[in-house]
Amino acid sequence: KWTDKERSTINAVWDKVDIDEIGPQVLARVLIVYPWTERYFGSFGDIFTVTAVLNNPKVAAHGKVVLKELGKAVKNMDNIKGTYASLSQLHNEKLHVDPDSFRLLADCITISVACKLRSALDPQVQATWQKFLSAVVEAMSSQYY
Ligand code: ZNH
Repeated sequence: KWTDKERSTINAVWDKVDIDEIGPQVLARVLIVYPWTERYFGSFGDIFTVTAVLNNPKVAAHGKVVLKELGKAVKNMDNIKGTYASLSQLHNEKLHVDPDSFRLLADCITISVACKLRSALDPQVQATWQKFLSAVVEAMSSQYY
């Protein structure tokens, strides 16, 4: 499914991603750009203004959890679906996260990565990176029925 070139590209991008930096940024972006996603984070306290989102330690911590989890897909590129089967089920049955929001999160990941990598995220690299994220989105949606 993945060519050697795609594998090395994805690994090269991931190597440049600092989870502690990008993770908090990504989840804050999701909450600010798509404010209806706040509904899933009722236990996170004040996330009702841009400043509150950017300074909320639970948002930052959870962003790191999500990005760290993404690392598992990088390490298991040939079985992304299996890697996320139980997590998909959790998001469906317990967290009731609308699967459309996986796409929104993926787009925010790409934008945060682009801000970081700048010209290194050239069109071809971007295409490969987004193909990888699409596989993640598909896997996270696989247990919805
Ligand atoms: Zn999620 C949780 C991952 C997306 C929402 N997450 C979670 C966790 C993890 C994850 C790992 C933990 C689990 C346990 O604990 O067991 N996510 C993830 C991933 C993704 C996601 C990988 C993609 C890619 N999420 C998401 C979205 C949303 C969410 C999009 C919405 C918007 N999550 C969530 C919540 C939770 C989670 C709400 C819970 C949190 C707490 O802490 O409470």
